[in-house]
Amino acid sequence: MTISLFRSLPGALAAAALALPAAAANWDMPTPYGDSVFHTQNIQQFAEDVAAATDGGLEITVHSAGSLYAHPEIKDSVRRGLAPIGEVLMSRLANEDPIFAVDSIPFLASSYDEGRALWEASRPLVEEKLAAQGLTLLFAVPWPGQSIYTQDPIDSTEDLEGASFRAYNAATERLAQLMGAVPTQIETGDIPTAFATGRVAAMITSPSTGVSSQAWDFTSHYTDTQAWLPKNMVIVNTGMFESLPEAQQEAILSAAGEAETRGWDMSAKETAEKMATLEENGMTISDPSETLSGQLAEIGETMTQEWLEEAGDEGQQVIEAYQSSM
Ligand code: PCA
Repeated sequence: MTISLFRSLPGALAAAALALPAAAANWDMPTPYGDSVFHTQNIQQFAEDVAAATDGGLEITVHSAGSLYAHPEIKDSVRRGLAPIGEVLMSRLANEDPIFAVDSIPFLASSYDEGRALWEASRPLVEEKLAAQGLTLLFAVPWPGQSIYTQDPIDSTEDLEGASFRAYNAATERLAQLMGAVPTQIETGDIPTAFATGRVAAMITSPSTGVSSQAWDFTSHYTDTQAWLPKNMVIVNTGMFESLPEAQQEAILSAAGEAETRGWDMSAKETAEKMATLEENGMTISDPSETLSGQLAEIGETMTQEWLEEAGDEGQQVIEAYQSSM
């Protein structure tokens, strides 16, 4: 009697353990941008959706504004599994492979329709390059169009000659050089100080970043070039993703699909809304002059050629797929 009870005990314990819910996992998620930025808000919603779909089995804690890892460290922290999941500006990985910078070439794809078509044409290759590093792409969302912020009105690139120009990736550095300006890499959180201390005098970024950095405090002119739509992407460590129960993996993929659709909609809506905020705060909004438009179009051509040279056959195929889809 006693013996048989003992014998069945391990089995009974195992059965009890199976009946208990699995211990909840908590994933830290480093992101580069602040809480007021729509990308961060979209990711918060994504995290809430994952928590809801897994009944709290997988909690994702978003660490915004580079508070867990600074922007330049986020990708490697996810690759090494220090953080299971994170967000980065895709074009910040241009030094690893030119495909990551395809969305930062002026006027190659500057509307949301073009941006979407370019993303469809380039996504398989982006996924493949990430997969080779043990990373899985979950979703990508564009910033609104990139426009120029200056203290004085600008009529041509000559007005920017010699100016210290804030850059956020290799493409904005190259653009600055081609305009005759002098690029300096600055994270979004440091923009106000960089202008206040005279480290930079001009920048090109979205109305969203213009508003989140309160550009009216240090510039007065917004020239509406909307030259390209650079994307943020959310990546996950593939090994850590695959170690999750199947149902949680599915919850993540489904929430990611929704986050991508929602994010693109939020981005498109932001453009006019945030331009209005810039104006309400006293900034002068104007269209680029014909001279400036022509000069920037030419720079766009140059940068497309340079990109194609660097990206070779793969790049050629992406551009052809993109152009034939338009
Ligand atoms: N904001 C980010 C990237 C592009 C954008 O619109 C920045 O300025 O760094």
